[in-house]
Amino acid sequence: MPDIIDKKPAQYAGEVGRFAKNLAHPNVGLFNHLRGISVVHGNVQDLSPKVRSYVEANIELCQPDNIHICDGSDNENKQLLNLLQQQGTIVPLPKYKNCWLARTNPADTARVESKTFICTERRADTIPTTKDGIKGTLGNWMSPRDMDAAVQDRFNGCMKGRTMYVIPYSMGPVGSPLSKIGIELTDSAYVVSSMRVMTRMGKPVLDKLAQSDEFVKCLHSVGTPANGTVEMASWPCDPERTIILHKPQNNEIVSYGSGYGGNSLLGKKCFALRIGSTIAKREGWLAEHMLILGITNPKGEKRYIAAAFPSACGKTNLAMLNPTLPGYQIECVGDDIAWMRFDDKGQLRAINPENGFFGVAPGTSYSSNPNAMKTIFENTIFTNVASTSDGGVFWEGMEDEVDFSQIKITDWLGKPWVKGESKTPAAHPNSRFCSPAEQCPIIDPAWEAPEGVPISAILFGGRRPAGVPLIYEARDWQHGVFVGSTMRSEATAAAEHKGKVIMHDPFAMRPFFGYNFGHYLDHWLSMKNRSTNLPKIFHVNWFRKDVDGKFIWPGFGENSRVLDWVLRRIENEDCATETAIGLIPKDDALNMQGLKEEINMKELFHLPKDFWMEECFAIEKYFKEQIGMDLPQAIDEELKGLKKRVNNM
Ligand code: GTP
Ligand code: SPV
Ligand code: MN
Repeated sequence: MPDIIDKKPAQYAGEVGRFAKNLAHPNVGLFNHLRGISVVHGNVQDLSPKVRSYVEANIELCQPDNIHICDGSDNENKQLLNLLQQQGTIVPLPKYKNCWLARTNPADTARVESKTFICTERRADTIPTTKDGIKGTLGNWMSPRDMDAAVQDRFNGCMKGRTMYVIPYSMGPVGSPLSKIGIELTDSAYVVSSMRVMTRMGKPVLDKLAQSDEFVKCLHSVGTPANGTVEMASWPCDPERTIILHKPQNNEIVSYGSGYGGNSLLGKKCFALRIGSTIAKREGWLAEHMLILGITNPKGEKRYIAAAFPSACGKTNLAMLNPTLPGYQIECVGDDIAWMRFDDKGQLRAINPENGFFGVAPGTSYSSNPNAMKTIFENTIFTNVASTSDGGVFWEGMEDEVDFSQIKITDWLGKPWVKGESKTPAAHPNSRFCSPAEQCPIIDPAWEAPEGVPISAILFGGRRPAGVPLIYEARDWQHGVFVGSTMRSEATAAAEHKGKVIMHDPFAMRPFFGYNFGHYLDHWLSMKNRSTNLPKIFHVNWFRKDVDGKFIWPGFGENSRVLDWVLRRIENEDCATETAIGLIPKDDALNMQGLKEEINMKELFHLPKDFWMEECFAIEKYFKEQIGMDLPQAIDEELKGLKKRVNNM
């Protein structure tokens, strides 16, 4: 295997010539930077002028030793995996085909919401204006000047001794009218290999750029701590100075200090949601933290449903659901992000802009999510899961799949782990698999359809241990937007929050809004005028607990019973009854055929008046404090209506 760094040393002079020749205004300093640089992979002349000047400017800033222009080929990927193995970043998992395990620095295991900023001239464009003394929780704002200073402070020379990879990628199928292109510059080969799974990456995208030249600028570095210390050579990062910046005005993302998931795979949360939502606002569509699934009923009628649940609250599981209800079939379009717009007939259509799954590993098993298990044991990069002595992986939930008398477990930190004895989890709670979507056995035939799939219903949901029923339906679009705005959920390990506090997470987008949430609500409300055929909106909760702290509802495949009711409601079947909070299934309307467990349906749908009074109070306080003047009047009216109905309960 040739060392990738030395792949094309002979070409260096010529490549530099090409870089230098193309400078908009020849700059001696810049030329000097470029003189020391080898283009070790790819050809500079494949870059469009706009891409080239973006690359050149960041070469000057970051001062990498080498440039690697990614083509997305198998060969390139093999070389990168080899390099990552040499660096100790990944180890092979010989039990499976082309699978790898990465162990991160323990200080770099999840998204960092508190260090994520949207940069606009006016603060009010990014976050609602809160009263003095109230800390806003709907995103963080920074001025473009402070952003520039933060970038200079961290990126100057940050890639010295490293290779800068140029990743051309498409969110959405290359060429779909709903797709968008990004260029990510990164010094992490792990990011390149992961982006190759999560997006359409490489040569076809560069070719596309030659025609349109529009792309989202994404700059990423794992960073180098200011004092020069590197705690873990196999996973360099700079947790102290980690920062994730977005400048919607010029479609620009800058991320420093973390190699993990949503912090570093910039097509995902940074582009597809934060920058994506600002583009969507301008262009009149929706960029949402939603799965997309296709469901066919026993009569052979197929519908598509999108659903927004906060991180680690069940999107991947619902998207790949294995229905227990006979005669139903579910197919997966996407498990995390939906880009949706109304077509000229008023039909809402969605694409999944991603190409892979970056899914939560713990809890995934043949009993909970067999389709995920059939997806993830080929061409997968696992991060922070435990490993087994026979070259496989392990995590909490896989106990039935491992013979502990024969197999030894090594935890995510590389330490021996013994079931029943070890006090810490084997896998990090936010450990993940990164697998190609096309490997999913139930991937939908239309998952790459350029026009998107038609959406008939939207579900909102979260982890609500008390008070919130299994499902309720919003009375109309405006009420549905209100329901999305009132979403709350227990915190999970997907971000840095501690404990299981119930947090407000409107639309499951709290960490991902690219602009003022009040304006986002206006935008959602305005969709009402785009169609006479609006999707129905529902709220679901798989996570209600009984007095003993046990889940009342079995969840997973049994959730097909809830989807069956949703489908019948789409057809306007008379199977719903009004309550103060919305419509719930009539007695016996939920199909419980063949369900083995005894379910306490009364408890599952009980609406305690005191709970809902408290809930109204919490929502009112949240709206007042967090959205203030930016709260649309229609949403305020919905809250007043809910309060009145709850009062009369
Ligand atoms: P992100 O990738 O972070 O956006 O998460 P996600 O929304 O895709 O969540 P995912 O489907 O990975 O589920 C997260 C956790 O919730 C896993 O541990 C699942 O086992 C658990 N879970 C998912 N669906 C259900 C359900 O219906 N009932 C219960 N009790 N747990 C569930
Ligand atoms: C989430 O947290 O919602 C994820 C994982 O999907 S990450 O890509 O890390 O944001
Ligand atoms: Mn997610």
